[in-house]
Amino acid sequence: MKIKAIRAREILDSRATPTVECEITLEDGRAYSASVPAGASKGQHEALELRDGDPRRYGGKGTLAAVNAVNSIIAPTLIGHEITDLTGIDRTMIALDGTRNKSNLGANSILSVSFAAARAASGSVGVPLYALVGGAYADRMPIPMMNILNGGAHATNNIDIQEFMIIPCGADSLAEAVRMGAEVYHTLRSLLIKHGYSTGVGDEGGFAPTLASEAKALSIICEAIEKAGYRAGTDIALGLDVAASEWYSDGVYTLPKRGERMNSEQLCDYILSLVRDYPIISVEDGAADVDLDGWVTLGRKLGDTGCLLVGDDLFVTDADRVAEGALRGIASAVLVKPNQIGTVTEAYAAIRTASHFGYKSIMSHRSGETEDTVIADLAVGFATHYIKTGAPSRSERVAKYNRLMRIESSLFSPKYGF
Ligand code: 2PG
Ligand code: MG
Repeated sequence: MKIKAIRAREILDSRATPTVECEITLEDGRAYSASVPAGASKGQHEALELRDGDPRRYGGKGTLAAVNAVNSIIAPTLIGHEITDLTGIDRTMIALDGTRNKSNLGANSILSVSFAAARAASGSVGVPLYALVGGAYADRMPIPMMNILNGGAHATNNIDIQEFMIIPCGADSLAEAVRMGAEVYHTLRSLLIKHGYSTGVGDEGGFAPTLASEAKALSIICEAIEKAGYRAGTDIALGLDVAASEWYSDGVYTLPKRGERMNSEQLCDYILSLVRDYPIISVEDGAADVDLDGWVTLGRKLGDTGCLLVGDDLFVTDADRVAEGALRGIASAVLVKPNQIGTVTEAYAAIRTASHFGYKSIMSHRSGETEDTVIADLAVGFATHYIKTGAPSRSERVAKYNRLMRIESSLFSPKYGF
């Protein structure tokens, strides 16, 4: 089946910021669309997100140039292309852009087409997207990392660490994990009300209270887990996204809200103290993307805790960077955000490289999301170990959990976790 038309448009993401949606029409007249997310805390080496910069529209964040790149450059090249040749479609766009960081056409333009093409290909052969990418017997459900307390660049509270996640590792199924997460979310809400804290939420749907410390955030989450009837650490473990790149400049980490300054040794000690005191099994971006020595220190100090050390800004979903990091023994898991690199094919390459080196992979949303659920299918199809897609609240996050539950319920013999 060949591509008949490709048309992009500007739509909104969950932060009232424009993004790109692409619709691909096939020869049989059927149309498939997909849209792309956007980050707030970004790695320096992420592929470029094309924004108009026109202050008269959306404060300069318009995406008309990206839409135009799809409609007038990518579309004419790809019309007539066989839709199931997904790597060929991605390769054509990579060549058309011609830059290392997709600064010519924009990773937002390119990814909207890459996502829509994947969805159209699955529609054209009549199989769900997860099965198209993962094969007819794909049956592995990822473990969710649910961000139920937001700080850092995703909230206006006083908490510097960006994400506090619950990880229902003791669940028997994805649906049970979602239920456990939702129950803890509700219990946390009641506890916050009881103690007089705000229940307003941050960008990823987690609560964003002003609290005495980050340790307090972790202890109230543990209290919520226990009060909901689960064992913290056994049924439900914790994860952090420190997002330390946001704090780093000239060799120093300055925690912007607390105003405290630390060197990487001190930051690692601080993280280690949290890992020792609470059942944390995953720490993302515990050092800045440019502080490779900090990453080595982190590995040395946290190595024997068994904690996953997840590279997000560090690897930016780039297979080459994953390989370089792995050869230096940095980190132990890779966050996979397709829009950091710009195509599904390249995101898959990062996952393959991660698994080659024995690293775990975590499919991830961005803090600015749409109702699109492609990443849920990709997590199952590519068999990533985990998926990080926010709180079990707010429709742009819940859409992914609901899609995962639908996938799970349609499988013959779903497996949860690894
Ligand atoms: C992160 C993400 C997603 P953002 O840092 O991992 O949770 O945030 O999309 O703002 O980069
Ligand atoms: Mg991150």
